[in-house]
Parts: sequence; structure tokens; C-alpha cells
Amino acid sequence: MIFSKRSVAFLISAAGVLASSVTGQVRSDAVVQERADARIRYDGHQVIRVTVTTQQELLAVSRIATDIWNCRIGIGPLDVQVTPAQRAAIESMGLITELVVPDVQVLIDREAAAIAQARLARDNAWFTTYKTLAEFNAFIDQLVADNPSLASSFTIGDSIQSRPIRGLRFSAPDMPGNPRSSRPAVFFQGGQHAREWINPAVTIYIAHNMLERYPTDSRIRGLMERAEIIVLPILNPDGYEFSWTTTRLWRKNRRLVTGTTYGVDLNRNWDYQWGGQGSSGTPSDETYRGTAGFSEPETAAMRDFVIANPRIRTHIDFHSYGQLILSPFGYTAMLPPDGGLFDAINGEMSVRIQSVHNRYYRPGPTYTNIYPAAGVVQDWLYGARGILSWGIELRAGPSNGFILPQEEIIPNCEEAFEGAIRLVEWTVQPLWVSLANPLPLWASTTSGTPIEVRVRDNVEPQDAAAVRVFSRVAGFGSFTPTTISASGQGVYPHVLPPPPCGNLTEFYIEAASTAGSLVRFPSSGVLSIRSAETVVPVNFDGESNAGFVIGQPGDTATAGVWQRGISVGTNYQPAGGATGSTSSSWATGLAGGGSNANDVDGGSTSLLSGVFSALPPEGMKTISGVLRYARRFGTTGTALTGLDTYVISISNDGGSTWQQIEMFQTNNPSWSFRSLELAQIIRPTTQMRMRFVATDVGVDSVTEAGVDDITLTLRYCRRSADVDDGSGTGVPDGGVTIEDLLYFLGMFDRGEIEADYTNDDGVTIEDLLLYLQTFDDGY
Ligand code: 0X9
Ligand code: ZN
Repeated sequence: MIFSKRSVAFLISAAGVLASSVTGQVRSDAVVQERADARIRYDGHQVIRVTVTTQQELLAVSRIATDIWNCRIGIGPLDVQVTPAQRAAIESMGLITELVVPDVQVLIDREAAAIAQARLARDNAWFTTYKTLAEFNAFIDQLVADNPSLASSFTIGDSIQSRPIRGLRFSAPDMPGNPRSSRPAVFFQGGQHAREWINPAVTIYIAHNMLERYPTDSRIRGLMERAEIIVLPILNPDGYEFSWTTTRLWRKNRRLVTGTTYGVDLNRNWDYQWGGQGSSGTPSDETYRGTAGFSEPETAAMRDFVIANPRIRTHIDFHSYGQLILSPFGYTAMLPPDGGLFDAINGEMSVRIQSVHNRYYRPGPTYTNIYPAAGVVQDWLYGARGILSWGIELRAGPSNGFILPQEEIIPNCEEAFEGAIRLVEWTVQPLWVSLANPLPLWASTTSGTPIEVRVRDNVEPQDAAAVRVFSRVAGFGSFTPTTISASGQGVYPHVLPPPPCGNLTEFYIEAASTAGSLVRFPSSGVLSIRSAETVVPVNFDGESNAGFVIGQPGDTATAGVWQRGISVGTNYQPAGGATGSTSSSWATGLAGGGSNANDVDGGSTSLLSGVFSALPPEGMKTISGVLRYARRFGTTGTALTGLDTYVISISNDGGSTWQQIEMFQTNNPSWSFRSLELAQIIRPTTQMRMRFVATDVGVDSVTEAGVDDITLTLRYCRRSADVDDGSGTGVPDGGVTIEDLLYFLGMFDRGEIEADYTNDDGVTIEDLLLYLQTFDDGY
């Protein structure tokens, strides 16, 4: 038993000692004020040991201290809880104190954390194994029973084999001015595909974890006060059950289609652009779409549920596998009107997910990010109902992607949970603000950059007269607002001012609802574009010789030397160049034949580009110089693996010396592009050259190399006369003074390449004249 301060005083008074002066009252600074909305905290409180030798000392100490921790209180040693000020007061009585607990709050926090950890471990126990359909249904009931004021369950209808399709919904209780019935809803659903066992687990984990955290986690509680969350873990209960009882890798529902052929792919059965690409009319196929959109009771039930719940604003359909975030559309590569909004949320969900266990989920539209798929749920939800909807492909198992080890259930749930929470955060925003199109990488120095702000009403209607772009140029000063007007419903075009060459225009957008709520995009930080002049001095597209040289002294290949033209497709080389099957490229042996025909044999073959300059026009300074090319390397690499190689190098002295950029030893037979910032590999000069060497040691293995579409893109600005501040630190000081001229003359005198203002690779009188001109301009 621990005695409180009050009971100590009572004991003393009961003993009749100094009874009249003891009231049990405590000084107000000796207690932490209790607030109705927060737990009492003891930050900075210590426990000290102090020995009292008289009743007076005992009473004095008990009156000063916050609390006395001893069981038996009397003359002798006491452990008392004090603030630093109380400790000083006790010491000022001449008593000696000894520190026992440096910070009481730390002890309490540590205990709370340990309890939470243990509770989480216990409550997450359900997620350590995969669960049957019956267990899911029982878990729904349990979550509702444990949280009667927050959650309720529902059934949207029955499957084709008459199993109920169940879910639960939850939100914080009604609040004044904020009834549940006014809150936007977010819908998390899984289990369209039976064998993807991780996806129902992730879906119900969202409910479990939000309910679990509601009492203690203000972030979750805040979201539950502003949104309703609807969770439906298994849309295809028959298939799920069948994957447990009979066929582990079953995907579709359990409709008997013809004869002994079962199953419609529910995720091809949604009636928006139903029947298109990536769905099948053949009943035995895994992507069989059914006889019509919504021919299946499962999809029809969810359709009716969605229509009956118009507060649903956002939705995720969980699948496995592949770690992908898939936005509309699946039926077409055409981007939806909210493409920019989807891009923004895609990226934010991906970042959030990755923050948990460093797993990257690649975001993008379904059609291009995974494959064409017509009749998928998010196309109907978005296309027909205007609900922002995603498909998320979760983690893959090591050998069979659908069989994810049970140890990964909880980590996968944890990361998907954070992505889901990011979507709940978007769901409660009054408005949705985004840019219609991706920003260009570079801005012009003269004309502004057009952007199109899009504002979509979500919880509140937008105030069309209160959309503002805040921008600033070149990093100086504060952001100045410009009110922009709509060119159509929710579309606000604007032109960002051009920054001076080499500088940034930074900006963000703020929109208001008619109720006065402000929404900012991006939600934190700013967007920016940098301006520069652009030139593409190199464009070797393989359609002409462009000064390329085939063969070098020392080449030893006996077959398959480099050629230029349209290559014939084999297993180890694609037909044609990087721009298409009818385009030319440089390749080792254009001809096809068998795989091991017309490839490199017996040694090396070299291909050299002509000499080109990587320097900008005279008087200009490069800000970015990107070298980009497509390449491919097909190899069987059997007997002499490691010796069959494709090496790509670059020279800045016309080919006297070489710097390797990359080497291939493994099979990469299709075209892919490499982009690199040239200055990070080699100093750019006027004497650049590229070299491509393919080697097959022996004749037994296949070696096929190719290169195509080489470009160099330079972004540059005028070179300033501000070269130094004269102090020799090498840092320009932002002004053009006589010190700069003197500094330049020094560089010029020593013939340093920094004095090459004409970009001809040498230091001559022309450079001095150009510098003087720039200096004279005060640029
Ligand atoms: O093909 C599908 O339905 C999904 N891939 S899966 O391997 N899980 O079957 C991708 C379709 C994209 N749409 C959604 N994920 N909703
Ligand atoms: Zn799936």
C-alpha cells in the first residue's frame, strides 16, 4: 500500500501530534493540477531519500513534498516525491537528500509503453496466422461487441452459394454540430480474389487497429471524429472458403458457369466499360468477366451497398501481389479528369507505406502500372460514382506470390494501415486541391509556366473567389498571393512567373470552402520549378551513321561485329531499335536466325561515336547536362559466365582515355534507357566520345548488344562575371566588383579552365574579351 500525502497528514494528526496545525491541506505548487481532459503528469519530479529526526522535520517535509512513498512513515529515512524546487526547500532546512528516482514521469511513461506493447502483442495475436471465413465473421462480431458505442456490423447480401457478405462500420459517437450522419465515409474492401489471403487480413486489421487506438491515440480519434470507416474484408466468401477447403490457389467466385466450369472473376464483372481489354469471355479463364456487368450476386450486392451509402468518398480494394498502388483507370490508358489528384494521393500513400518497413509500393494508373483490366471495381466506383478509388497490391510470397509467409502478415498490415490512414486524412479534407498535370522539369526563362489548379468539393463546397497561388521567385522574400479565377467548374488556370535563368519559382496553393475552411496544396512544403535555356547538341538516333566508327585496332571478334540497321528479333535481341520494331539502331549482328547465330563470337567488337561537344554556347554555364541512351544486352553466359560482357565508356579527350559508365554481364535483352548527369561521371569538354564494346570469349554462348537514341540535353544560363569575392574562398559574393576582374585575370594568367568563357576548351584572348563584356554588363 502506498500512503498519499493526505493520509500522512492524517496519521500525524491522529497520533495527536501537532493536531491543530495539520489540516491535510497541501500547498498548491506541491500538486499537479488535475485536468478533466488529461492525465496528471509528473515531468521533472524526483524521488529523494531524506532522513528526518524529529516530528517537526517529518511534518515540514510532508508539507513540502508532493508525495511520500514509504509504507511506514515516521522518524527515520523517507522516500519523498518532489519537484526540484521542493527538493531545494527541503535541503534548505539543513537536511541531506539522496536521489532515488531521477524522473517519475519517465517511469510512468515506460510502464505505459510496456503495457501498450504487451497489449498490442496480445491483440495482434489474431494476425499471426491466416484465418478462415468463419473466423473472420466471428472477429467482426467481436470487434463490434468490444466497441458498442463505435462500431456496428452489416451484411450487404449473399454470395452465389448463399453465404452472407459481411462487414463493419465505425466512427466516433455523435458530437454537437458533428453527427455521424454528416461525416464523409471511406470504404476499405478486400477479398475479391480468394487465394490472396493477405488482403482480407489487411482489410480487417485497419478496423481492428483504429478501434484499438481510438481511446489513446489522438491522431486516430481525430480521424474517427471526422470520418466514418467502412470495412468489408471478404467480398467473395465462397471463393475464400473454397481456397481453404479445396483449391488453395482459387481466384474467382463459385458460380457454376457451364458443365463443370466454375467461377467469374469478380474484378472483371463491374459494369463500367465492362467487357473491354484484359478481361475474358471464356468461362475457364482466370479473368472470365461473366455474362454481363453485375451478373454476379457479390458485385451486385456491393453496387447496391455503395449506392445506398452516398457518403462514401474514397475506397481501396486490396489485392495481392506486387506492392503496387493502382488508380483509375484499368480499361484505358487515358487519364481521368482527377489524374493530378490521384497522382498526389498515390505518391503520399506510397511514401507513408514506405515509412513503416521501407517497402516501396510503386504508384500509377492501373492500365500502365500493372496491365489493362476492364471491369475492375475502381473503374466503376470512380467512373460511375465519382468515388476516388484504388486497388492496392500487397506483398508477394517468395516462391508463390500468393502464398505470403505468416510472419509477414503483421508487417504487411502495419504498412498498409499507414497508407490507409493517409487516405482517411484526405477523405476528411473539406476540399481536394491538386494540379491537373505534372509540373514540367524545367521552366522557361522568358515565358511563364502555365499550371491548372483543380479544386474538387469534398465535405464542403469551394469558394470560387478564394483560390490563391502563393509564389516567390529566386528564393527571396515572402510568398505573395495571387487570386486565380475559374475557367470552368473547379478548374483554375494560372501562369507562374518565370524565374531568372538558373533560379527557382516556388509556390503553393490555398483554396477555401464557402464555410471558410482553408486547404493547402501541397499539405506541407512547396512546389518549385527551375528555369534554364535548353539545347540538345547530341541526338544519335541510329537512323544515320552520325560519324560512328565500327571496329578498333585490337578487336578480336570473328563474327557478330557491330552494324547499324533494323535488327531481326530473336530471344536475345528485339526486332528494331528503341523507338520501335521498324527503327534502326546499332547492334552486334543485325540478322536473326537461331538464337546462337549472328551474335558475337571469338572476342571483342567495338563501336565508337564521333566526337561531340558537351559544352554550352559561348558565354554560357551548364546547370545540368543529361546524357541519355537506350541499350540492351542479351547473353546466355553459360560456359564462360563473367567473361561475356558489354561495356559502355565515355572519353573527354577524343578517345585517348576512357571512363567506364557501366558493364553488363547478365541477360537484359530488351531496350531500357539510362540517364545520367554527365558532370558526375566526367568533366565535360568539346572532345567527348562514347565507346561500346561487346565481348564473347569463345563461341559457345550468345552475346548480343545494342545501343540507340543517344541524347545530350544541356540546361544552361549566362555565365556571370561574379567569380569570387577576392578573399580566395572561391565563393562568388553575388556582386560584380573589381575584385572579380582581378580574380578572373589571375585565372586567365594561369591558363585555368575556369577562365574558358567561350567554351572552346582553351583559355585565349577571346575569353578575356568575353569576360570583360560580361563584367561591363555587370551581369
Ligand atoms: O487482375 C486484377 O484484378 C488485379 N491483380 S491481381 O493479381 N490481384 O488479380 C489488378 C487489377 C487492378 N485493380 C484492382 N487491384 N482493383
Ligand atoms: Zn487480386
